[in-house]
Amino acid sequence: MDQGRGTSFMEFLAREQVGMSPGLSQVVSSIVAGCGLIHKQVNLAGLADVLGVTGATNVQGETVQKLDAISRDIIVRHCLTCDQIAAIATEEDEQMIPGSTTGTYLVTLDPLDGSSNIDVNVGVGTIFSVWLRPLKSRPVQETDFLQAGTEQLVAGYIIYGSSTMLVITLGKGVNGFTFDPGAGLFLLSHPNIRIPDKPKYFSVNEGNWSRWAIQIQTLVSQLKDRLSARYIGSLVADFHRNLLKGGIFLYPADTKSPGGKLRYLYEVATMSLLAERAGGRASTGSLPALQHRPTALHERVPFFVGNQDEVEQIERTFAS
Ligand code: AHM
Ligand code: MG
Repeated sequence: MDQGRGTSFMEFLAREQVGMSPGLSQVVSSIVAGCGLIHKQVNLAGLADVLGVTGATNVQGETVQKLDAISRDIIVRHCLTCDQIAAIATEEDEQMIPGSTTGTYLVTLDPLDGSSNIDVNVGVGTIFSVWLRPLKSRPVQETDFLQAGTEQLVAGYIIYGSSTMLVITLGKGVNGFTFDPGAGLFLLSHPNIRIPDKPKYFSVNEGNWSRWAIQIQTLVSQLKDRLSARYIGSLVADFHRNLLKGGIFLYPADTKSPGGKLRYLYEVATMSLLAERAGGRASTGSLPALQHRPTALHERVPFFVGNQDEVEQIERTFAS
């Protein structure tokens, strides 16, 4: 059975997700359309860099911005045209950005994840989640965003890699759509993604070794005995590989980042929902990651995600 391979994402959204409210579909469409434009910019990144160093203006006389700022502007602009979105919070903005006063949904975004890889042609991505606005009787407040990961309505990412792909969960299952640049469409290429039972890789920045607690050092030593190492340094790319091939990604706390490095609302919550819906597990070490409730917009947490057995092993280590 081809499981609908080749179906465009918009068709999929309309046909398969009949239980979704039309407003929520509009929100998702706006985000995905914005990512189509970011895809174009990422593909031009080398050129933008050349133009940037020649005088920091492009052929139109506009200032050449860094790609992460360009991506942020594109996606925020797109979201603001959708009257279903009440407010947006992004990794790039200190405060939330108010949207439509009548909007029903909140959006959290990492517009371009993997900053250190932007200029060197290595996979980067956009990470997003959609949440329900808790109260419509008053203007949105930042505290409205402080929800546990279990409350997410939609979670997904776009990876701008050797091809561009959308990986998304809309309520059940995880599906992957590959971008066809000729048609300008995301087409279903990876229906019902399940993380393979057997892990292949462990992914962690071992440059942080001397800053880890002994228990993390011991854990990573044990992983080295059993699994192959793969680490890119873009969460989207590291997560995507492990989702398709099986593995465990770790970003533990260290003495430089005592609360962990990755941000709960823009990175951890999204990947946790995708992992769990694909049969994997996600944890902060002390709590299943989806149960964590952040106390600040830009809160960071330690993060462990991947095959269920591997993450459970880590949770046992923390509990002992
Ligand atoms: P960014 O959102 O500013 O790009 O930072 C987050 C990135 C993640 O994509 C990645 O997992 C991590 O930082 C890599 O960190 P490090 O360079 O410390 O290994
Ligand atoms: Mg990021």
